[in-house]
Amino acid sequence: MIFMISSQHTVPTVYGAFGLKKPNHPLFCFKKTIRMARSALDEMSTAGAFIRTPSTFRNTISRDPNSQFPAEAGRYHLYISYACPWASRCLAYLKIKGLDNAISFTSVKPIWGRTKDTDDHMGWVFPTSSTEEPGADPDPLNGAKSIRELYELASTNYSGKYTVPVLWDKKLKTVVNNESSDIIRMFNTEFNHIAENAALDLYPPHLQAQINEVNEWIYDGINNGVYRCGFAKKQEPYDEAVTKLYEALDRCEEILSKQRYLCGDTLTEADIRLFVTLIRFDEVYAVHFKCNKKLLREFPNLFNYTKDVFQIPGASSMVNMEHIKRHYYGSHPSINPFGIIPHGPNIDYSAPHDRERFSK
Ligand SMILES: N[C@@H](CCC(=O)N[C@@H](CS)C(=O)NCC(=O)O)C(=O)O
Repeated sequence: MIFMISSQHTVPTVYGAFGLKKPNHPLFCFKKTIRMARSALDEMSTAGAFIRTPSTFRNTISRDPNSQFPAEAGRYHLYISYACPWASRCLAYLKIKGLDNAISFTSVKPIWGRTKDTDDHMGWVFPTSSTEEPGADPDPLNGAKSIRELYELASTNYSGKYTVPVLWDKKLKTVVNNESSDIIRMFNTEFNHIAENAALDLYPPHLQAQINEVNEWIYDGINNGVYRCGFAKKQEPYDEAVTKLYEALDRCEEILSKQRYLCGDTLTEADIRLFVTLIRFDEVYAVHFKCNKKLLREFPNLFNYTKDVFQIPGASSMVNMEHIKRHYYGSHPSINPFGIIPHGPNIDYSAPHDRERFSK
């Protein structure tokens, strides 16, 4: 498949739907072809399929005090968006492993904004004050206006996407890593001398092969699969993605009809990775990404499992449904041009579930 970065989008006349002023905001000029450089909306194959590009900063924090990035309390900062499932994985680890006193974090605003006055790029931006947007805060370290600015501070010739999560080193003033699957592994093992819940191992040696195997098809079919449904620009790639998505969901439903978690009777990394997609499913993906063949709440095991994981101490604080809904419905004008946020379904994930039936 040929990979092509398309930087051109044509959008209809919509003024003010995203709190932006007419007439010159690039998102809302009638039939104006605009540049949306370097964002997920540009990652498109010639066949109209969404293809995610890999992360670029892949350094490792180590418990070895002599390493370039040693695990130290107070040294690292996690930039997230509560809306983003990949960033939420990392936040889940901070909360569940008890690392939120050792590693600080900041969330950006939920809706993408202009990241620079000199071009039209739309991306993650910080509020100007802590009261502007509940849950989001100004950048406490660098005073950056956008996540883009952090990437540009770390690398003057960076030309990739400006994604969250960003794991930032306060000492060397740089991005350590911007790949959530790496970050959660570091949080699991490298900070155990300072983690409040050090005994919890979400990637234990005896389950690693199984976790890796499960992660692969869940990433492909579900975590990334929902984006492949939502960002497809042609029927065929959408059909392919949605078929794969529901095959993978059926497979999870089957596994979870026999055991409490994906890899047995203990919570693992695979569950956190699946959970962040499931919690967004009925509220967002079913509508916004056209994943409506079956709702999460029509899968009895998956639905109760989502409640079960949500109720793990610390886990619910990574879920900010207000940010989640405002981001997706408000930041992708090519999918939802008027930015209307549906009212429903407002599921209560703290309601009772039936997963204790698997407890020994
Ligand atoms: N591989 C990355 C993916 C992160 C990612 O795609 N984040 C999205 C938000 S959900 C983002 O920041 N997108 C910004 C953009 O597309 O411009 C990870 O798992 O950490």
